[in-house]
Amino acid sequence: MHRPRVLSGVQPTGHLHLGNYLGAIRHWVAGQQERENFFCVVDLHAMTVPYNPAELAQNTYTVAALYLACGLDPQYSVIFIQSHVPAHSQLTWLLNCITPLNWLERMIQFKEKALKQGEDVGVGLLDYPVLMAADILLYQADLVPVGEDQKQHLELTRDIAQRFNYLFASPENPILKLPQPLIPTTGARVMSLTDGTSKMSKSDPSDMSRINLTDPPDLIQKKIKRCKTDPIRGLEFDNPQRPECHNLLTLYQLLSDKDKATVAAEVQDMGWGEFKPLLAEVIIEHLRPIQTKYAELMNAQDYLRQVLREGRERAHQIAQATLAQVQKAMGIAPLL
Ligand code: AQP
Repeated sequence: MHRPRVLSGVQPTGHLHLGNYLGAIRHWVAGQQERENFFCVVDLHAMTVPYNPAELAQNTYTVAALYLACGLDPQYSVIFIQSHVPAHSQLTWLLNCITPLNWLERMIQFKEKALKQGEDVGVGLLDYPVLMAADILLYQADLVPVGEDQKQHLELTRDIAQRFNYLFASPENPILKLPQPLIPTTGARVMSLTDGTSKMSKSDPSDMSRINLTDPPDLIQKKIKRCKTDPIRGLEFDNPQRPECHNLLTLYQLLSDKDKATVAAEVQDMGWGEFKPLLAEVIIEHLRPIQTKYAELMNAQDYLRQVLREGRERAHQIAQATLAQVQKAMGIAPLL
């Protein structure tokens, strides 16, 4: 049976939060047995914004441990660190040479993040989508599970692959496979706890804006208690005037595994004072087994290292085969 191949990753720009979990990792876990999976910690991407070198390596292992704690199983999923497979950087250079600059300048994420960095904005940030294209194309992935915010980058990946095939291969024998996005219908955009109109993000300077997967129960209670709400009584989904309300109800619905109509009926007459403790409890209970497993993994680092070593070997094998085809097609002289 052909199992579609998927590739995805998270940047170790900080600790994973409920947005990463509900928008990405939870779906990877749910589909892992039906697919052939490659999940990496994209540490090279994390270097495209200002970062602390002392924290990067530590965050990289933390994210890998959280992948396992959330339920990724090495029996079904290849788990590895992006920078440990040099083909990612090598293919990026080759693809850089065929990617028009204006394709990259159009990217919304670049425009948004560049604004924050002002004059110091690095070439790496502009080149982020080409590195992402290399990540995906190296594995000839069929599907790429991403949040809505990454859809534009995936379209660019397809454009780059198409351009490469047009320039260096033939329509009958393309070298790079065009991937399809796999966008979840639920949890695609979890919003900040301090502003219901911007997404929950690792790099938000305020830790109060997100629930990290490793937050202890008392901190979760504190964050939910202080999170932004509105003065309207009665809680409801889908009111554009109440983005915070919609976001908090969605979190409650997803983490309690109830359907939307049930939650809407349950909360319609509630005030925030009644709802917030319920939400905090659901989050704490959902994260409890993940946190227990995470603590076990951090106490058994040999196992984590072994998973990452084996993942690297498998990833390297496949990535190297694609890289060799691309190098040959682009005229790189073979090793003598
Ligand atoms: N708030 C979110 N809601 C739903 N999905 C989200 N994802 C991230 N934030 C949310 C999804 O998580 C995956 C990994 O994301 P990433 O770390 O590679 O980059 P990101 O999207 O830029 O995530 P952050 O947390 O916002 O990181 P920073 O602050 O460093 O930029 C992706 O599939 C993403 O869609």
